[in-house]
Amino acid sequence: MVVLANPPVVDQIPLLRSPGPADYFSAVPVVDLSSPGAARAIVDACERFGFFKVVNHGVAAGTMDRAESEAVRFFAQAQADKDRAGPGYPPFGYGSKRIGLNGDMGWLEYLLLAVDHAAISDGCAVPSSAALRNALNEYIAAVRKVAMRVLEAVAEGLGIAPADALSAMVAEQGSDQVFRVNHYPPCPALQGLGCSATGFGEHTDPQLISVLRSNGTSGLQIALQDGGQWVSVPSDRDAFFVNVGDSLQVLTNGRFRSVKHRVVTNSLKSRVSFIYFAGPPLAQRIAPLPQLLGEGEQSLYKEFTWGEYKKAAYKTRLGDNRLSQFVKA
Ligand code: GA4
Repeated sequence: MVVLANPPVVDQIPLLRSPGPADYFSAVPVVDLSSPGAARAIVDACERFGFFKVVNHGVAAGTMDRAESEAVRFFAQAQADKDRAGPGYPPFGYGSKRIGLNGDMGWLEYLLLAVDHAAISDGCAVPSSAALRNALNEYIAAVRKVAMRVLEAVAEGLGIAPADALSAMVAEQGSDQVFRVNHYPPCPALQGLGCSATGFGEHTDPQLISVLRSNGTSGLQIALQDGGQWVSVPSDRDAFFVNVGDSLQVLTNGRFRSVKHRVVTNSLKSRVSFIYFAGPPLAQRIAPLPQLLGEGEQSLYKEFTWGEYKKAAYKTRLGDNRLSQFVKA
């Protein structure tokens, strides 16, 4: 057997089969956030896919466009200037190719930022440019509201009272919100070879939900819950895409499943994405909501706080099943 080494430019970055037209998933659930049926549709999508697309979300196109163009301007700087923006104390700041602390690599560069209430935390020195910081803050304030509405709709659809049972975890003082701007440059060296560089390797998100928006370059793939087949998500720069995270899986005692996802690099076009990760305060206990447990139904998971889960998550590799160590024997 002949084992071919990766072309040097993508050395150390795993390769994936390039997606073709047949890989596109036309059945992504679409939720109209302004419609009365939104809560039911969201619960249905979370049960079937752990993933859905949100339209009629009310966020102005200008807010998304400004954040995108400022981010593009940031990443267009000389490498030495960007390197000065990180890495701060990991994981926050600018990063390139290295993901997390345990050796994962992807064909991307990014800004990882802590969010305090509805804006980039004062403790994050990066980004220092006022124009980028303001544009991202405007976007974060808007996307955070979308996340709250989605979590309120989840509570409504599941019949949980009070209506803010889930959204309050994120609205609370000290909630652990993270914002990420990812830039996946094209990788022309692999064009025509049938394979693509892994932009961001397969993983589930640890938080409650994540809300993603991209510039319209495809690359996001999700694993379907029945069979685990990887499908490509058709991009839509006007919509948001929502993932169920591990914590919401536990809060629903496995009724919702956190969705495995990854990003495949495009050979010709840059992809820029924004992801807002809605996490609770570190002390928040993550356990099935009592209203969701049927008569005699036990939690599938051991007791833990978000802080404990996060600490354990940072010791894992990206593709590890992080929840498995918290599943009851
Ligand atoms: C995945 C979701 C978010 O991007 C993130 C990631 C974090 C990081 O990039 O620092 C982690 C990853 C993510 C889960 C396991 C650990 C931590 C990299 C990694 C290998 C910011 C997060 O919260 O968890």
